[in-house]
Amino acid sequence: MNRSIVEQRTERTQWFLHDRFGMFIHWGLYAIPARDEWVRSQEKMTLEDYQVYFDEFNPDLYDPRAWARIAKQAGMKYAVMTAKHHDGFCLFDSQLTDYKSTNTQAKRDLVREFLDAFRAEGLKVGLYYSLLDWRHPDYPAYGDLHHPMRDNPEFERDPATFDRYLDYMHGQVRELLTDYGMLDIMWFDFSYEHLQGKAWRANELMEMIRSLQPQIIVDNRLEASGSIGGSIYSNDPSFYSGDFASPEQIIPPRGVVNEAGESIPWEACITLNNHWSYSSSDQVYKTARMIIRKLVECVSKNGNLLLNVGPNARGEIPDKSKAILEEIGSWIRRNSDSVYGCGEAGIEKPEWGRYTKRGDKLYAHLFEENVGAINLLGLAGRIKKARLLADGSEVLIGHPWNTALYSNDAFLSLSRPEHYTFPLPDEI
Ligand code: FHN
Repeated sequence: MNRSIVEQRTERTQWFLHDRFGMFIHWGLYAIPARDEWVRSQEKMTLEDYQVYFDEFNPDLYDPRAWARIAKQAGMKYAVMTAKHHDGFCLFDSQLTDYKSTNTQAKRDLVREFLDAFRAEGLKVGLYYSLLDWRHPDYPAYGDLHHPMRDNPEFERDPATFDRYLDYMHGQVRELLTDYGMLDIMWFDFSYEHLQGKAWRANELMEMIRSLQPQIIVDNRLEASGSIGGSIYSNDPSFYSGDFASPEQIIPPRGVVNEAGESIPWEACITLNNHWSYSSSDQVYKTARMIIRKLVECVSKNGNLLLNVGPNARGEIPDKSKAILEEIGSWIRRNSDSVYGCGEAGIEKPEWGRYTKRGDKLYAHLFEENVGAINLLGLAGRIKKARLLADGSEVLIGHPWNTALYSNDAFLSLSRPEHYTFPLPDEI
């Protein structure tokens, strides 16, 4: 076990494990076609076909301070925005390419404005950076947008050409870590079986990252998902294995542990509808209640939730997303004690919901609508007192519950994940 890597990871991720809830932002030229951030690949657009979006891009309503207030009000403590996605378009003023937001009609460094605005609202900030680049002439997919590594495992990268791409990629990461102040998260995306780790010159990249911004935490996508040897899941993680695991669109059944069964930092990234970027047709949004339960589930398994929004081409977060985030915020304002700084309770999951725990306080999250008398799983007699977080009212423990709690109405009101605070006696 490489204790120093694990010990440094533990130290770096303290704030991350406390904050639990962040905003993911997928934004770029693909907001104009408004179908999917993979639209260029999916519809096999040529560089010329896609150029029209660069020529048009001018998010006149972009107000990152308003975005930051939306995130803060929703109870989010950090935010990660795309600095460059697979299409190669840079939302920052890179000196290594002309394919950037400062060269569009907007003439704005969208990343710098994002970072300034979210820091001003007190949120921690991170940048998503795609390791793939469909526009760069030295990247294997240049021209053919399919997965060259997957479709053609025999694909032989021309070392000289690919190294030129890696110099570009490393150079842009250096720009982001040098010219934009202190960042809290570097969110790389993503590796293939044939294109991971050494193929990215990952050790060299991580050396640079750790020397420029030693406090920054990095996700685990410099390695292919599911890889074990030397990965963040192994007992001997590599130098580039990252600081947190990044399950996508799922919450792992038992959270994320390494080979030794030790909990490791992890963050589930999940969309509000079914698209990462703005989709004018996808109106199938998860409800606030569903998201709250996903957040509680992540925390109950020692994980974080990174909830995604896809702003439109004019720079606005969709109204539906805003409404859901507002409802989540009103819940969190009353129940934040059961989320921030909390983690798994070490008690068997009750059939009516989930537990989270912080220090000697146990939080019961009631999800079921029609539960019988809530038997606190034999905890009665071992719990000194209970309070409903939402209104501070006393919950009688060990006595016949006051009748109000037996009626469905009470449970209905309780079934929104309300909480009890159980100061736990020592023996638990
Ligand atoms: O291909 C990307 C996708 O567009 C999106 O950015 C997600 C978010 O984590 N990551 C990749 C798919 O795994």
